[in-house]
Amino acid sequence: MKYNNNLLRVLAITVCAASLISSCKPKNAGSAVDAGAAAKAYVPPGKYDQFYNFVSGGFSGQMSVYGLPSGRLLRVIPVFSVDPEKGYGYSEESKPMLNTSHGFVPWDDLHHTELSQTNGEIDGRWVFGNANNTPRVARIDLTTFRTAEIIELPNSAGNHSSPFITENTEYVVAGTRFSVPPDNVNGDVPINTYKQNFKGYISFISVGKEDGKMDLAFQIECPGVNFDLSHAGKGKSHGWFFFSCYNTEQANTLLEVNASQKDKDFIMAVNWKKAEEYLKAGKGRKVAAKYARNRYNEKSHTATSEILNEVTVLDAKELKDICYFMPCPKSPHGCDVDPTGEYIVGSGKLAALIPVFSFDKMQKAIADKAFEGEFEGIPVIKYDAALHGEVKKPGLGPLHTEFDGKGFAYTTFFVSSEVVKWNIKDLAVVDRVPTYYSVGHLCIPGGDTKKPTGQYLIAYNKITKDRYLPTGPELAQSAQLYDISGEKMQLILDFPTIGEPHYAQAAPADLIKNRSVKFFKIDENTNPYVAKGEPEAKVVREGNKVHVYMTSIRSHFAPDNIEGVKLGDEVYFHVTNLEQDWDVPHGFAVKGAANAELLIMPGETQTLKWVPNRTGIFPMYCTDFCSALHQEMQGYVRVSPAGSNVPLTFSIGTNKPAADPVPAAAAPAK
Ligand code: K7E
Ligand code: CUA
Repeated sequence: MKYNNNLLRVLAITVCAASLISSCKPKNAGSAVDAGAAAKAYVPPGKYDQFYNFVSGGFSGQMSVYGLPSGRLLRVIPVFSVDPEKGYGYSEESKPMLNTSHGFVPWDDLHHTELSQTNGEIDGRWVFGNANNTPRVARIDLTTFRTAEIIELPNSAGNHSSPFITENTEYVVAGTRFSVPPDNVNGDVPINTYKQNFKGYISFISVGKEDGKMDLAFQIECPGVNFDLSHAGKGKSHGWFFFSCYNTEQANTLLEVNASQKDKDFIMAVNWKKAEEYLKAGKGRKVAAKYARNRYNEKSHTATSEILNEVTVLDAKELKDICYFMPCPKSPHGCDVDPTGEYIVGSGKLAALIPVFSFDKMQKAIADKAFEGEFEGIPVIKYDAALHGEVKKPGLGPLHTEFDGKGFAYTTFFVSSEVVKWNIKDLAVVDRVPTYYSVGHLCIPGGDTKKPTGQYLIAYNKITKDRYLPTGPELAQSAQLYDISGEKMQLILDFPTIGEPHYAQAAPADLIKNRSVKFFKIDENTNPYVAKGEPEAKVVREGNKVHVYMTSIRSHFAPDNIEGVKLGDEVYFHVTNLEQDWDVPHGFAVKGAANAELLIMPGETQTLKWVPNRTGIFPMYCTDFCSALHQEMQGYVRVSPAGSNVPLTFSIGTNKPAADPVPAAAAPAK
């Protein structure tokens, strides 16, 4: 998220002047790391890291994977943005992954990563990510580290409080940040009719127990506000979901002022078990909608996209006992639930305290009807009735909280650039460390589950002035690793990140590494254009489409000489990598292609579309240094004029007789 600097400066100065904290920026940046710290992050060459860290890429639209504690970048997984490095969004097989009801969308903004859970613990099967801009949720398969599925969300805009999951991955939940008129009504209304016409939708996406396949199970229609973040209940609060809401002023312009009017906005508590009951009882109404669901098949190595037309909606206003509001000071952002499921932490961006709600007290308040009234037809629980207590004077600009499983919470403070450790029970601040600078999210491996591993904490910072060598106007965003195994947090490492990191999660390496796919079995390849061996390589013309069934193996393509392509043709290079060996991809590129390369994994088929725009000879080559004779892994395509009678031929290793009179200019000198 980006903040308005002036507003924050004013806020910072005001609160600092009130002497909550003597300085808003950490001093002694250089001396914050003691000599022994580096050894804690040192992973010797040849040794594996202890954790995989899945970090959102923000405006890059991708997810990156780091090893912890080393901070080594292991992989960038393309999710919502095209990635020419891997051909994602460029190959014919992967293009459908980025299809939406708006057509092909090549970019998005990924803020939150969420690992699948079983019994409230990370199970290492999938990691989910959200697309903020064109609302979608992606599921990444952690056996392949590839995006397996993307589902679009209707009735939504700015899918920010997403993709948070329930403790057995029953649902991935997503709340709209921008309320908008629902899709099935005429949305062509004056913007200043927000209060009458704009609604907030919460989506519940079911996840297949075995295969992970996603379906939009139902949506709940809520009042028009901004839903910012969320987390599932766990343990005793399993069955509930909690969302932070701001702009309960329902402003539609200059939100930095107009959505900061009220002393308290809300945390919305959603009883999704109850919602399921209503659904079973037929209380949902089916409404027309249009949203895409895209799935990648790892046998055909091909994505398919379907457009779905209906969603079931429950109305929170009518079904009085599925949603409740708890007042929460000053535009809450983070909404985090402790490992026991009892405490719900709301982080008001403009608040000078952190309210901590009690699930038990909330339940009692609901039973006793301890309401202070209603907001847009939803009961508002009395603040004190649900409150466990407040963390007093914790810092400035609280954003996000994670837990160590030892009774402590750790909250990030954007304005005062620090992580603050506090005791969940007595709410006393016990430690604070500076970050460099303006920290957003943080991650403790397992920190939002029932079983955090309270060893490391990573802070994801927005600003890195003076931390790294300058790189022009934009500086790398940065992660910082802290050892939290002792009483005091200790900074041990800085490392730059891809894009802008928001939320991140981490999983013990052992949960994932042994299940990692090493190559795809060529026998199981069902791509319609596969060539399972060089004898199957061929070139086939269908009208103006030329299909090249090509194979690649160290160190040649078959065929590697192709003639008879003509201007006006669309050429499809279907390249099958015949290798059956770990980590031997081949690349494929052809001169002049208005496209990307292909990077083809062993056993896989991928297709590059090429429309030549001139006649001549076009080299193609392998882009991945695969072997000693990688530089020999090349070929040529001849492109002739539209009316040419050069026959379609293809070959490897043999020179066919010249198929037409050799033009004088190119005739060999005798
Ligand atoms: Cu705080 Cu988009 Cu989760 Cu950024 S959000 S920091
Ligand atoms: Cu194949 Cu280089």
